[in-house]
Amino acid sequence: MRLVVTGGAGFIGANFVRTVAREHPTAHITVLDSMTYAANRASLEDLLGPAPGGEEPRDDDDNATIDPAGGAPRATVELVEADCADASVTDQLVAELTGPDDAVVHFAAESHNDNSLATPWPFVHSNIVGTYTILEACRRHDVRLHHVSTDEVYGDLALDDPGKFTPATAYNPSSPYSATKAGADMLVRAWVRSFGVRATLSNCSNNYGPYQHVEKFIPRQITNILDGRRPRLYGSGANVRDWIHVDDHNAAVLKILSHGDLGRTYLIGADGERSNLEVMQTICELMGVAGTGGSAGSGGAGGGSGDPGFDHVTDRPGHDLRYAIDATATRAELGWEPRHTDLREGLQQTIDWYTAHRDWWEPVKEQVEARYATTEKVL
Ligand code: NAD
Ligand code: TDX
Repeated sequence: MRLVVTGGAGFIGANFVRTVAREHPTAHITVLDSMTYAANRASLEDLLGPAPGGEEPRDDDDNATIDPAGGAPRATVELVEADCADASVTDQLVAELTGPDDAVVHFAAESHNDNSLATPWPFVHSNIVGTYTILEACRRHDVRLHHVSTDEVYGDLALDDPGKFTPATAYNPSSPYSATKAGADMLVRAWVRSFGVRATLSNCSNNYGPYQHVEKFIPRQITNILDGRRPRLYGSGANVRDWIHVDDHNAAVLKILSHGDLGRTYLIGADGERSNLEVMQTICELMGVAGTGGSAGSGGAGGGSGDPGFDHVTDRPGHDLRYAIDATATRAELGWEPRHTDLREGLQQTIDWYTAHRDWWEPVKEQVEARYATTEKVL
């Protein structure tokens, strides 16, 4: 199996590459990533480069590398640093996908809502022009595509709405990020219908887990605490997100690749609805911050009596209230089930990962917080 994984040096893409490399040791994975600020080569470093022994033998039928030390096959992973909107590079890589199980898995995107409010253009470029370019390459070479998208294309639900997003929910995106993802989804649907491109789509809820950039909610709070900074909650924290562990998302993507119906849209979610306030309180509790020494206001992660241990800060403009995914159809049709169903346990594992991998996140932390400081005010 050969895969081109766009955005494979970002959070979900890198976890996907790591899963495929582990579960499919004969796979050949080409990561196509423009290495924006959100990418991190260190997320893939141990999988890249020549296998132990240099000019290694290869097994008979495929691309697997034989590790002379252990004799076990190891997936081949290469990183091509390029823009997926660059048609010449994209076309060349997609043309190499000639086997029956070969595919493009398209994760590449500008992904952070706050950045899309400050600087929308890269979102239009990567999310819309990038997806268009991938679609054209897949059309030209008749290559299978899976397009990874978000539940944010549906807009938001009221906090007291008992409903959830289903594949029949109308698109109603709120932010430049979600609008460009909605545009990309529409391109994929049009290329399926008009040109017969062999594509599937998935719309997933909020992911958490290792290798997530520290600009995002959960890793930001964990690393703030590890760094002696105060965690930051937008507004009251009443907004609800539907959390899923990144490995569960990627397991669903793999199921769709192997068993999904072409042209179909699959919703992926794990019934993990929590308010941001609840998630913040759980992180603070697990990290021993809430209600312990220190004083309110900026500086120091500890909270004194009556101090929750975090700051309420300026709310996000146009902040979506609630996302909730109904993944019943995906579960029933693909036999996929999330395995990480205890969010508290998943958060503890994520805290442990960031605690053990300071070298992964520390180099960018200061810059991320400096950027937030230009717009955020403690309420
Ligand atoms: P991320 O920002 O961590 O990673 C995105 C990766 O794409 C980065 O490595 C970046 O360098 C790369 N990239 C950006 N523009 C590119 C371009 N023009 N050409 C090549 N590479 C480019 O994002 P993520 O959280 O891993 O999200 C991956 C995908 O999953 C996105 O499509 C996102 O919309 C979708 N998604 C994310 C979530 C979530 O909770 N994070 C939920 C549902 C869907
Ligand atoms: O410091 C913070 N404090 C805070 O309260 C940050 C960074 C965020 N928040 C809030 C905003 C959201 O309600 O937490 C919630 C989650 O924020 P993000 O991590 O920025 O995620 P969100 O905007 O919900 O979008 C995410 O899920 C859907 C991903 O970034 C998208 O790529 C994905 O499509």
